[in-house]
Amino acid sequence: MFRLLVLAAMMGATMMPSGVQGQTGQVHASGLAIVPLPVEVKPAAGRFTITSATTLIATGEAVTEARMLQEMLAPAMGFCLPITDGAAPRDGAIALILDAGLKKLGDEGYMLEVNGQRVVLRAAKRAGLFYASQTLRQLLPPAIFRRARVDGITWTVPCVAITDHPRFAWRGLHVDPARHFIPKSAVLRFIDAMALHKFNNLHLHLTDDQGWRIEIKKYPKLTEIGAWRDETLIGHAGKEPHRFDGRPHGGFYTQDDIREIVRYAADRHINVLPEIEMPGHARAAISAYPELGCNPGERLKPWTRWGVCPDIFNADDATIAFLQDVLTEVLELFPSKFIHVGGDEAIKDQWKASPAIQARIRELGLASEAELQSWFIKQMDTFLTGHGRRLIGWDEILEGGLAPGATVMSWRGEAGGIAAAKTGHDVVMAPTTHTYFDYCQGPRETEPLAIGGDLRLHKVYEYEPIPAELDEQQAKHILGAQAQHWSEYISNPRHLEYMAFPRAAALAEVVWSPKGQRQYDAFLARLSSHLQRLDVLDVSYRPLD
Ligand code: TNX
Repeated sequence: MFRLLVLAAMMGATMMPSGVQGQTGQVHASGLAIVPLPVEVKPAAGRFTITSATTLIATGEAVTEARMLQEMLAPAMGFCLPITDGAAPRDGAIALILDAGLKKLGDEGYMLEVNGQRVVLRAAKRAGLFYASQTLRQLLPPAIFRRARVDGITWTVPCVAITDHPRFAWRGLHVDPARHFIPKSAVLRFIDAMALHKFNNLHLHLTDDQGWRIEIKKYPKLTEIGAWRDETLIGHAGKEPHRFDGRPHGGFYTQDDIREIVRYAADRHINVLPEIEMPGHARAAISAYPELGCNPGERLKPWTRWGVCPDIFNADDATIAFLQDVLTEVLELFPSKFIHVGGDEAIKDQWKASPAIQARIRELGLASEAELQSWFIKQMDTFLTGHGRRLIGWDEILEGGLAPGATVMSWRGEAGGIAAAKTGHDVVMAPTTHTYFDYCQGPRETEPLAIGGDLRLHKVYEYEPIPAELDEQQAKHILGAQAQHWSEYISNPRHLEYMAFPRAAALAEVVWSPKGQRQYDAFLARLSSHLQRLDVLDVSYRPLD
């Protein structure tokens, strides 16, 4: 019944009655319910109480993080803790201290100490203070996540000493606004949920066959034409005959929207990784500018169904220049060190059939279509490297030879990632087996329509990003892991949250917490408390079985 209500609300049919979900704030009996699990937690007796007389102490760069903490606490507490300038802890205060002595915990590590008199957050870098603040938030009752004053609560924090730092530098979640557009407000909300779980990379899949979602000033038709499709397939792509809804779908982020998203994420120590797909998944772009395709006489429209579309960019100098112009604007908007150029599922039928492409392959002295794809990606690698950035692509970029500076996102299992790491390339693990959150998380018959698959919570939790085949040196090339939310069947933000949570909480522990300390049962115990926070935040997660 409960589950049906959640599903109904998610599908936009009815709203869930309030009060269905848990409201209380107790911490789980087995300990403090911090997700992801910190490296070391030493609970002590007693509590610190935050009142309107409590102050925040910070100086220099730490003030930015004190302001974030202030903003996080104020709505529910109903008072705004004043910030006083200083670098020394004091009784009755919460001090945020940047301390170069904590370098050993890395750029994201921190210490959090709570005793009956004071709270001290310490880190070598601002990111560490931010994560310490996230942990502090989780030590408070779940009501702290409310957006308006909560009466009748004493805001106490249990005494504890926490030392914490992440296992992996890349802790990512990917979203796909190309298949179903995700409004900016929902992206910002997703970023908030990411921050709560200490994720630090949001991968935005901005272009695909079904839609182009980023304004490019030099080529306005990319969004004028490419951001809108006439209609959308109803039901699963595997079910024929295909039926369509007859309703236009689309949307895009203006450059100012992108700036807002990037800044909002950066304030939460989250990098936004943009993806501009090439040479495949190109139909929306080719619909806008037919000269980019292999049959320039043909008038295409953004695709209205799902699957692998045959439309692929041609390999003319003008097309390479066009895409590099696009990347030039992307580089201005996204400070990300990595820029994603896709590279996946570029079927080569149109290249094989095109005399112009065949002539191009010969002219470039290449042996095959696979080598042309590799050449294509290398043009982007050289361009991005020349601009001080690094190229990342799906594991197909290995075919026909990997570009020298390229990093591989390994999705078709781990083989691509293993091959790349063995040849000294960096890797982000994103295998379908453990990180495809577009897959079902329970029996297909009782889950909302999804692409298929079976990826349950425990399987995500059991994921180990470092393959056994790699030696210690090679393993250093595994930057981390991320989950994918491909959105063919995820048509609205509530459904996105349903697919993301609680699996993202499990992945957060995979990429943050020490491998040896991960225990599924203990995680579930903490998760039951953690879900109370998500209840308050109105995150429409999938209920536990
Ligand atoms: C494969 S993963 C794709 C996407 C689809 C996804 C569906 C990848 C690099 N390409 O275009 O949306 O499968 O699971």
